[in-house]
Amino acid sequence: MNRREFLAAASSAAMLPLSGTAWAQASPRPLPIIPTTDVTDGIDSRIRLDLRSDTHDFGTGARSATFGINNPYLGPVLRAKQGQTLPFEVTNRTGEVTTLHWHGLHIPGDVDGGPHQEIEPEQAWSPDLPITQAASMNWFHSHMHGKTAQQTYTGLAGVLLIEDDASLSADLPSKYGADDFMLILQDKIFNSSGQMDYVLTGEVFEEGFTGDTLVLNGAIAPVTQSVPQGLVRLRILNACNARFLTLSLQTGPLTVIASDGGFLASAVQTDSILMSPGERYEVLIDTRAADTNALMVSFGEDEGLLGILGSVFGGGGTSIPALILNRRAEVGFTGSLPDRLAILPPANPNSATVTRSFQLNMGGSEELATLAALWGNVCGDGGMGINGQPMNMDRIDERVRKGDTEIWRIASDDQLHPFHIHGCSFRILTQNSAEPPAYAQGWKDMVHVENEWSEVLVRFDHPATDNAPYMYHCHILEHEDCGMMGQFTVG
Ligand SMILES: [Cu+2]
Repeated sequence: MNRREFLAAASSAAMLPLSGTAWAQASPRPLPIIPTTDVTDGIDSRIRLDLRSDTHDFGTGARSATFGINNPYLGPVLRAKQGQTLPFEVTNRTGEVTTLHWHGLHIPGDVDGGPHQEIEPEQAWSPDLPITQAASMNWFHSHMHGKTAQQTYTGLAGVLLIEDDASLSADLPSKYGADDFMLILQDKIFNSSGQMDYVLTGEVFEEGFTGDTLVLNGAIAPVTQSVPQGLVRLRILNACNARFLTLSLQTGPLTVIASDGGFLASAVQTDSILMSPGERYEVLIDTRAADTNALMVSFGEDEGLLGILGSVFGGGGTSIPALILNRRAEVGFTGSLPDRLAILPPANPNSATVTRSFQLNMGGSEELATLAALWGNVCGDGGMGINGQPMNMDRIDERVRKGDTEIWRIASDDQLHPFHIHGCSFRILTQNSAEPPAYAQGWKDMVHVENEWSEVLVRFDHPATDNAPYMYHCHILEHEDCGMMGQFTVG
């Protein structure tokens, strides 16, 4: 395609409905409100999670084959409280071996749900999770090595909110489904029959799987929600396999109050948030500012059709209104934007006694590809790794002393990767050798890694043994399955 043909194609693509994606809703549907399972008031029996095989209509009119957890697609929003021990009974009725990992939880390795804690079909896994951490938005998803990408994409994912005394009494919107909303963002591909597709090619392994259609809580964007006058809270999870999303508001700045591991020290105003797969942010919107507003989502800088259109027509990436908020006359949460949110200790790098370095390898070498295949990674013809080694379930890569504060430095030899560490929250000291944006300076368990070093300050307070080690890995799920993952113990 020459430049003229490209521009012609791009401008006709620009005539697509506003969502700009392959499957767009003709008229926006209501935002699906994900059912909650709330145990903050007490627990009298095991909390059942049934992983199942089902079907779901994302809005194309066709039913897609899906996985779900207690629901046809995705899981419930679980709500629990600091100090509780959560007795789960996870039953696997998907027909495939799987695992269920609790992303963001500070819990021991043997209940972490990583690749060593497989649940066979028709079997149950009953971990007891001791919740010691403060209020935070966490999530759970498949971590079955080699199948994480496909199983999570198909629907094995859900949100786990931890509350604490401070969060329950905080002067913040907290009426779920009224002024407090959960948003699970994903990108999908639907085939010409309108069914969800997931196809792996060599290129998909390289870039990670990216879809052309944005989905919120299982419904194709845009979706609408009516909201009262006042402050509205959005708790947002990027559950894409590989897609970085840029979030903004149609009118006004975003007010960020929490990141992966809990509340920020104080609210941060920003024009946009760059959100990697696996990250969570909570934002407040003041609906008194405009009759309608919208959460805008861009598919990132240079990726996909939206990115191409953005670069052709000026600007970096084109935003679409993903969630349209229509203000009602009714008055809702009338409090003001919060000033102080939490007390965060300063991130003091001098407190670290150990420094470790991790180089993420995109491969290209035959040796990496051979080792990746030998050790059961799922990678097409390629191979990925960390420090020259693809993931090996039988190898412990790092041994950490419990209670030590460490600096982990991570860099990549190619591309941008979202790096995740199990069993902890950390503070980002530098991101690609620069100061992280203000909204990413609180508790995190994800950091964006590029060619320059990114450094995080981390302390591990829970045990992980050789039989049930923690993972650290790229959260582009195809990269993780392909071997960009390692294992560590804490003891
Ligand atoms: Cu990666």
